[in-house]
Formats: sequence, structure tokens, C-alpha cells
Amino acid sequence: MIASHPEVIIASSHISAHLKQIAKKVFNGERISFDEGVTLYKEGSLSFLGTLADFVRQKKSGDKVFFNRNFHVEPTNICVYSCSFCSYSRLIKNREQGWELSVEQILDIIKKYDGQPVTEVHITGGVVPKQDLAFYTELFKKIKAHRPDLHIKALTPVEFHYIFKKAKLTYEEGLKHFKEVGLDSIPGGGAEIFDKDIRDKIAGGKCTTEEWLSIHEIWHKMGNQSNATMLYGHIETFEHRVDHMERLRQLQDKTKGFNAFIPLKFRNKDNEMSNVPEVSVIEDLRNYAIARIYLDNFPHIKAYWAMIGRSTAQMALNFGADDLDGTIDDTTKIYSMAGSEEQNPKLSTQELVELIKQVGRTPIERDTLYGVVKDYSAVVFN
Ligand code: V47
Ligand code: SF4
Repeated sequence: MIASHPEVIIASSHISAHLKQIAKKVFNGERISFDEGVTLYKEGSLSFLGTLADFVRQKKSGDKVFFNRNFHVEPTNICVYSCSFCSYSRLIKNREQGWELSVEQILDIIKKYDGQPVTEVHITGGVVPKQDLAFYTELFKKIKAHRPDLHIKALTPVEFHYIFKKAKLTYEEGLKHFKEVGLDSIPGGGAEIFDKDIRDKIAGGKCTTEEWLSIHEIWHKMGNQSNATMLYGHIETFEHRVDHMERLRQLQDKTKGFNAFIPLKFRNKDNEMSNVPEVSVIEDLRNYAIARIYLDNFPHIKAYWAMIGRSTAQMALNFGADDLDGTIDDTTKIYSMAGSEEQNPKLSTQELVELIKQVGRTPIERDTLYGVVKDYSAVVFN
């Protein structure tokens, strides 16, 4: 008889007693503590973490791997902030190197997808005074008037905080207003790393950790959903990563409003932190695995292929991830400008489905909120 994963780990003489203790908890469906999370980062081998994470992933999603058909709109790459990891933004004073789209220019982009079976537009970018409450109100209303079924996943607490402050609205008032004019859900960006010292160093001046969490909490309490990210692999420690996930886990216990957690690997091309080396693929996979183990109340872990490349994304599916994001259609520049393997991120549905089938999983096209659009297990492309 072949031994099960728990039996192999518990019987192994290479695994320390305290790692075995953590493994027992995970296999029994118990939550691990902050200190145990740090221990996993410091001592867990890739194979050990992969076994645990795969167990958790299998229990949550079975063989399903989710993706969607989406595209991005980046209304501007000019920004009043100057996060040191950002390769994308052009400061207001370097405006000539940037773009700043009007509502009509964005609508022209949206109209390019008329007749195509995309289900989501993901809108986020820099922060500029002109793209204010009135701008996004007009934009969301016009998108919904043109294509009511297109899910608008847009803006992050970084933009909300700036826009609402300028409009003299509370977070509640502002979010309620955007909901009324068409906003459907909130992407996970702007979280970076929640530890104050590190956040001040790499993303000083933009919304604080408390403000980021508060905006998501209010949005969830209004009955809506969102995602959460973590920018990792720069100057943070393992403790900072666990602290970041701990704060998310606590909020998720309260609201249950997060769908996916998306670890974002720091890329170092053409930014003020180019001297900071990028972490290895092994560390990426360990990080996916620990996220899957630690965030026991998050339904999904997303391996964002546009950021890490398709091969690493495929591997991540064995280390806790159950979602690959979407077709994207070469509509985002945030990662290509920061040095991602994917310089023109674009996958057809067929390519995404084949990526998933190659690793023996069941491709499920989802909508933004994880409703099943289509099961591709029996679909053969010609
Ligand atoms: O907040 C910017 C990150 C984020 C770099 O919710 C960088 O489905 C690495 O949040 N290296 C925005 N990361 C993107 C984002 C996102 C992406 C895909 C799906 C979803 C979702 C959300 O991009 C920023 C920042 O953390 N970022 N520069 C860089 N050099
Ligand atoms: Fe602006 Fe976002 Fe870049 Fe920071 S990460 S500089 S907020 S565009």
C-alpha cells in the first residue's frame, strides 16, 4: 500500500520534531500560529512545504484551476507618489514620459472588446489629481451603460484614499457612491508590506496599512468582495511576511470578503531598488506554499502568470496556487516595465487551458467572483 502524505512526513527521519508538529496541525485542519509561520519560512524545505500546501489546496479546490478572460486598463502611469519599487510610475514632474487617458480614450479601449467573451476589466494605475471622483464616476457609468455585464474590478485603497480625501468624503460615503455608479469589486493592489517601517521605506506617503485594511473592511461589510496582495522578496524579513498574512487572516475572519491572495514577487528592473537582488524561484514556490498553509480562511491563492512567467506559474499549481488570473491580452505594463519574463503578457483561452491540462488539472473558466463560466476538462481545441 502507498503511504499517504501525512504518514510519509510523520515517519521521515529528516524532518525535525517541531516541523512534524506543524504538519500534524495542517493535516488535522488546525490553524498554525504566527511563530509556526515564521518557522516554516526559516526551516521548511521546498518539498516539505509543497506537500503541506498541496494537501490544503486539494482539500479546498480539488483538481480545479481557475482562470478568467480579462483585460487591464491603466488610466495613467503618472503618480503623485514615488514608491521605490515602482518601475512604472513617472512623477508628475516627468509628465512628458507618461500617459494620462481621458474617459473617452478608456471607453475606446473597452469598445475594442465588443463581441469578445471577456468578463472583467481590471482598472488601476497611478494617482493624479485629474482622475478624481468625477472622472471615475463618469467612467464607471459609461462602461456600464455600454456593457452592463462587464465586471468592473477597479482601484485600490491607494487611489480611494486620495480620491475620497480630495472629495471630502468618508470611506463609507465614497465606496457607497462608487458601488452605485458601477464598481463591482476591488483588486488586491497597494498592500505592499504592512509593517510600518518597511512600508515607510518603500512606499512612504501613500495610504497606511490601517487605511488599506479599513477600506477593504468597509467594502466587505457593504456585502462586496475583493482580493489582497503582498509584495515580497525585497527588504522585508520572514517575520514581516507572516505579519502581513496575519493581518489579512484576522480581517478575513471578521468579514469573509477576500477571494484570492496574490503574492507579488518584487522585480528589480529600472526602479530605485534595482540594487536589491530578486529572490529565487525556489523562494517563490516556498512563499506560495506558506501562503496557502497560513491563510486557511482564503478560498484561493493566485499565481499571477504575467508577473512570474508561465513556467513558474505552472509549478506554483503544485505549491498551493489554484488560480492563474486571466488572459490579460497584453494590457498591463506594471510588470513588463519591472523586468518580468512576460514582456507582452497575453494568453488565449486555449493556451491557458493547455497550461493547466499539462499539469494534470481541470481548467475552470470563472467570473471575477469565482462563479463557474465553463469547465474545459472535456473541451478539445482544433
Ligand atoms: O500594488 C508594482 C505591484 C501591484 C512592482 O487583485 C510590483 O486580481 C513587483 O495588485 N515588482 C498592482 N510588484 C497589481 C495588483 C494585482 C495584479 C494582478 C491581479 C490582481 C487582483 C492585483 O503591483 C502594486 C505593487 O504591489 N508592483 N511594481 C515591482 N517592481
Ligand atoms: Fe504610484 Fe502605485 Fe507606482 Fe506607488 S506603486 S508610485 S502608488 S503607481
